[in-house]
Amino acid sequence: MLTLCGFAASNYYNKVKVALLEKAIPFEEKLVWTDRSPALYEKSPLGKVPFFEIGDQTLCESQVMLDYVEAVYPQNPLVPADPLAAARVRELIQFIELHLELVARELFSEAFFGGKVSDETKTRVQKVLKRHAKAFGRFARFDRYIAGAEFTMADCAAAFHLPMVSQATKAIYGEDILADYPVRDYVQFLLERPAMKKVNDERKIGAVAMVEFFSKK
Ligand SMILES: N[C@@H](CCC(=O)N[C@@H](CS)C(=O)NCC(=O)O)C(=O)O
Repeated sequence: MLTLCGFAASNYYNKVKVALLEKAIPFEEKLVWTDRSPALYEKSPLGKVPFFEIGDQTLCESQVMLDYVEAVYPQNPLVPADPLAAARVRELIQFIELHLELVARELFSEAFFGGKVSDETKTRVQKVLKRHAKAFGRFARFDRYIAGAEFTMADCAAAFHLPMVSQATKAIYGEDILADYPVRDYVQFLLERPAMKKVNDERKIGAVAMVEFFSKK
């Protein structure tokens, strides 16, 4: 049995959780906060979530986790059978995570958690995000699903990452860096799927729990 560790407000956690639900794979959830405890670093060397517990082993990095799941449980595939089409799906995920989410993440402390980001960081991040948002159009299809006509693991990632990028840039710059893309309609469309709806509903509850947990720290 797979145990998915992390918390429900995390976009990376939700990427993996929705993939497991879409594939109809049995799994357990274990609440793990990014509390910088020795116990956490023991299981996740950078103190990040999500990670899997698989017997007495752990596995980190959401994309590695999804690829492991895909290899072990081929049912309800989340990548096309054609290797190049499958690589395109992973290319899109990597673009979103490395070149949009990870860049925008520098804004999250002020956008979502009451922190402060320096003006220098804001200017640098905005410049990079503008360039990357333009390039995103070369990868994203939004042809019903983000990688084309079929639901894939790219939707599991995009559904939870893109709104964070939009909301963070709106909060910091007063404009959504992804405004040229139909992110809102796309996410609404995805939320018609029971697995997406469940994860998103639990995300909202998880966001309240996260604020409570970290406000006590
Ligand atoms: N590349 C990692 C990113 C995971 C990540 O950044 N998770 C956040 C929560 S959404 C985290 O653990 N942050 C705590 C920290 O960086 O200390 C993955 O794909 O799993």
